[in-house]
Amino acid sequence: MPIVSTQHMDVAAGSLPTHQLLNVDGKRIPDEELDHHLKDLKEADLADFLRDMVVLRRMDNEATALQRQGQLGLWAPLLGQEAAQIGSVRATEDDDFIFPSYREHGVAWARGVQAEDLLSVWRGAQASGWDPNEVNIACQQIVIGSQALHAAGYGMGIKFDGGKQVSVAYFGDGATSQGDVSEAMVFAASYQAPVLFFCQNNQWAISEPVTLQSRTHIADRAHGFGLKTWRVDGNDILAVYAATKAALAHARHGLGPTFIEAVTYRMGSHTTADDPSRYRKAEQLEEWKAKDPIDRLVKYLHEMGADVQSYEQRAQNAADEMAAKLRAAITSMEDPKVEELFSNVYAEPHEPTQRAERNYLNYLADFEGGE
Ligand SMILES: Cc1ncc(C[n+]2csc(CCOP(=O)(O)OP(=O)(O)O)c2C)c(N)n1
Repeated sequence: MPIVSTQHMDVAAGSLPTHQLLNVDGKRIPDEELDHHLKDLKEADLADFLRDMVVLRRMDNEATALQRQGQLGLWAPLLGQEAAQIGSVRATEDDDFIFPSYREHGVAWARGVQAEDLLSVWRGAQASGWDPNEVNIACQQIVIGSQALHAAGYGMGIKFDGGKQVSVAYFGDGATSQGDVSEAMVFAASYQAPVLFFCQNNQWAISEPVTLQSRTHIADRAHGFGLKTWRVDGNDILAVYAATKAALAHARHGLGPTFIEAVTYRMGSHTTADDPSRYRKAEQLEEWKAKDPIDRLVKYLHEMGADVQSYEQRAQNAADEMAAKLRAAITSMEDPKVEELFSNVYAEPHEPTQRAERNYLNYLADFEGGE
């Protein structure tokens, strides 16, 4: 008898619906509430979504390979989460400010962060790959859920200033069990701040399944904080885009914070230091491969009668170009000086840090003169 339950309680009655605008066969499903948020999307935009997702998947593959070749210290793959990331970030305005976690490479890239700047952090060559104020996206957060507090504070600032921007926090299903995320939702709701909490429920928090993490759908948790909430198929780029548009419009109309649960799947490992075959069954991965977000958009473009081959070719070319530039940049990147590890900790001289630096340099010197 297990000591904890991994079964969702019966949340069917009264629970939020899961919006799906494109089914797994790429067929369009009408959605009374969300359809009008797609009215400005043209075929060219869908082709851009396809290109973005293909480039992103390639970046993710390259990064995983570079880590295996010793060029990166670590990487957190996003394989399978392309629609959740591209669909949401492409719905934001440039001056909305985003607070991402360590897996939102697609969100950062779509904001204009260069792939090599992103990866340089995972190589340990830079502490921060970009200036957040230039691209309106903070650096990737590793401390689970803490960026939700930053987003809530930023959203409160927008409200006090009378601005029209929205502050957006990205995090995973596991993060919703962190106190920080609950506190952020309480503050955002109390102040009716323009904050979008965007949760990618990729089913796993390292080796812990979401069904252990939460006895209800994640979206139902957020709803309980008084946030306008949507639960969407996170592998359906149209549903993600439309729900994000709806959430941002809600905030811009002064109606307060929102929450989106994008139901997706982490097809790769948690990080390159993880082996998911130790804790999950191969059949589950197969089941989700059939829901692949890129395949689904391609099927829809076929349904529309679009010239899919030319769009795929264009996407492939963009991916090849990005990959060649990325690989050249990373493999020729200089390692930072060891001293920089310490010099960037405090703005002012700081004796304990200086002592740590001296000790560490002495320790390394032992190796140079060693046997
Ligand atoms: C405050 C804190 N506790 C624990 C960890 C270790 N940790 C790293 S990733 C992770 C799981 C996060 O899962 P989830 O929020 O679902 O995001 P995902 O990795 O699936 O994108 C944990 C517990 C951490 N980084 N920060």
